Order: sequence, then structure tokens, then C-alpha cells
Amino acid sequence: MDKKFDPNLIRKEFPALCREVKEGVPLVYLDTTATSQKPKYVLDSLSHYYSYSNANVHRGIHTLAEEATAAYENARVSISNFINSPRSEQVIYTRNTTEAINLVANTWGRENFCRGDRVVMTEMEHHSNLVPWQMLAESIGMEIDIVPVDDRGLLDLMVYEKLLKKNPKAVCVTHMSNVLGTLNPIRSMADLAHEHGAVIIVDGAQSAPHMPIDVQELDVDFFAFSAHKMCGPTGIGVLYGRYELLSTMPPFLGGGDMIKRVELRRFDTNDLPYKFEAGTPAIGEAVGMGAAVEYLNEIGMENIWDHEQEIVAYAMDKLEEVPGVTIYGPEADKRGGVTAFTLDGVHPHDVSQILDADGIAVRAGHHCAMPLHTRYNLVATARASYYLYNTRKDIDKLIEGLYKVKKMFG
Ligand code: C6P
Repeated sequence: MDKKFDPNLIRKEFPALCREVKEGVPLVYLDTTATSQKPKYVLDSLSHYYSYSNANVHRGIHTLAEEATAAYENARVSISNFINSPRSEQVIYTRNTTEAINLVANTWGRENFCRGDRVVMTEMEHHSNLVPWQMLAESIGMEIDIVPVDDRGLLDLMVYEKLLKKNPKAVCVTHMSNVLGTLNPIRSMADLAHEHGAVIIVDGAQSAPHMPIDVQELDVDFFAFSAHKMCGPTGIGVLYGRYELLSTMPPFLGGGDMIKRVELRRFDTNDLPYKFEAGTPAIGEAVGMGAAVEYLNEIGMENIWDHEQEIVAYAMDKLEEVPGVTIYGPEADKRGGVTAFTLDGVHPHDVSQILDADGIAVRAGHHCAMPLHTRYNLVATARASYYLYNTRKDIDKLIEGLYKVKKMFG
């Protein structure tokens, strides 16, 4: 792998980015926020694992079982190092970010919240970091407080400080918005949460793929992310948790591997991380996630972040020049590689559909952030998002496409 950062070389490593959507129409992929494309390095690791080392983990002592277990556990160590977790036992495999947050709500949450206790969430959360807490609140009788988003797309931190004075048990916040791109000041929010005795649960689905993550530096209690948004496969994600919390939490799902001993009427739970990994896990996918982390490390997360900063600034400049376009969210230096926008007089679904005819993939809809869209009196936006493989040429094609949309709609 070439260490020098060159998106034109990088994109050649992604088979999907080399395809045509239809004859003579190459793919312009601007939907990484939904899911990223996968490099050959990761695809080969999946193929190699399933071709030669496929077996169940932690159960057999034959060669393939040992190879599969080693590959599964080595991937955990790579992921642990990727986020600077103090111990790899603090890295729990889940299906995705959504399952990781549901795990926390249903174990730590159920153990620690009582009727009348408060939880703080924000107006820019993805449904994954809203609904599990709403479900818990409904069943326990907790109170939900919301940190609003201002017109620029930033959290109102004065309100956050005020809400902390009500002594919430937990703060649930996204590191980066999947709509506005807003990068939230997690370290200072964590410091404030801790000063008030609250635990902070961070949705890292949109930050972990794009920037260096150090969970110790961020001082977060829980951090959730998904492999499929960071060059890895679907069906695998991670919950990082503080050791003292994870070790005292009850298990999430019951079954094989999460136990040490089972009798007919009782069981003893296994040690971390297995306590939270009931049943046969997504082994090949975990191996693929490990490969994705190796791939990203080789390129360098700082390089990826710098490139995306450059690309998003360029995209915002160009989008702003298109008459009728409104971009939501803060200035380029306060956001990651996401631009949600509307085009006057054209429904975002039409924008997306017309762009697709030219091979340009953007997402349209509420992006699983309905309350945030309501905040801006919107039902939907079109959203272009960027990653290590996007170039200025992709943005130029998007802009060309938008002029075509405008022409079609008069
Ligand atoms: N956002 C998007 O198009 P899962 O689906 O569990 O891997 O990730 C959920 C999730 C949680 N938090 C944030 C901030 C997210 O952006 C997402 C996924 C995708 O915006 C699919 S809805």
C-alpha cells in the first residue's frame, strides 16, 4: 500500500469505485455516511477467512477453530489499538452502532435508572441514540432533557450546562452529526458530565471512520461505532466501555459463550468481553473489521481527516455558488465530510433520482434524524458525503448534476 496520501490511487483499491453504473456512466459515490465502499484489502481478508480458516470461535481445539479464534481476537486487539482502549477486553463486538447503544440502554441503563431519573440527549441525535433511551424512559418512567441545536447547527452548550444541574444519570451525544456534519466538543462535554456525576455515552458512528479516536483522551464512558462506515463489512460494530462499568453491568443477551457455568436454574456470567457476546458471533466480519482498521491505519487517520477537511471546504464553496442551494450545518472547519442541502423548488428525492441518472449517488430523506429535520422545518434533505476516496472531480460532477436538476425543473 502506498503510504503517500493520494485519493486517485486510493480509489483504485475500491472495486465499486471503478465500476460504471450503466454503460459509459462511472459511479460517483457520495454516500459514505450511509455506508462506505470496501477496499480490496478488506474484501480479500473476508474471502481468505471464509475460504481457509472458517470455524466457530472459542469452542474447538482443531486447527481451523484455533485459526478462527486467533483471527477474531487479533482483530479485537487491532480495533482496541485503533481507539486507544486501555484493554482489548473493553472492546465488545456488536452488530453495529445501533446494537451497541441498545446494549448500554438495556444493561447499564436498566440497572442504574429509576423512575424520575433524568437523561440528557441532543436534538441532532440519530434515531439510534434517541429511540433506545426513549424506550427505556417509557418503561422506567425517566425524564428526557434535550440540548437544542442553534441556527448554525451547533449544540447550545449553555443549555447543556443548565441541564447538567438537574443531575442527570447519563448524557447521550453524537460525536459527529450525520446530517449537519457538526463535530461536537466531546472532551469538554465529558468533563462537564463527570463533574455532575453523569455517565457519557458517545455515538461514534460518524467520527471513528474519519478521524483519529482516543477514547482515553476523550474520557468517554461508552463509545459506539460500526465497521461498515469505515471500509469494513456490514453486521459488525463495537461498543467500547469503561472497564469498571462493563465489569459490573449485567449481560445483554443470554446463550452460548457469555457464560462460565450453567446449571438448570442458574448460570455464572463469563469474563469481559465474552459476557456481552452471546451466540456464534460475526466472525468473518470481525476479521474484516480488523482488516479495515489495518487499512485505515496504513493510510493514516490524520491524513484521512485532513483530506476530508479539504474536500468538504471545496464542496461547500461550490455548493454555495449554486443558486437556490441551502446547506445545513456549520462552517467547514467545524464539521466533517457531510453536506446536507436543499435545492429550492425541488424535492430532495427528485434531486437524488436525477443525479443517479449520471451515476452520482447521494442520499435523500431524513437520514434517521427526524427531530433534527423538524428543527429546521424540513422533512428531507439531499446529502452528499465524502471519504478518503473522493476527489474534487467528484464534487465538480455533483455541481454539474445539480445544474442539470435545476434546468429540468425550470
Ligand atoms: N447513519 C446514515 O445514512 P448503524 O446503522 O447501527 O450502523 O449506524 C447507526 C447510526 C448511528 N449514529 C449515527 C450518527 C449514524 O449516522 C448512524 C447511521 C446512516 O446517516 C444510516 S441511517
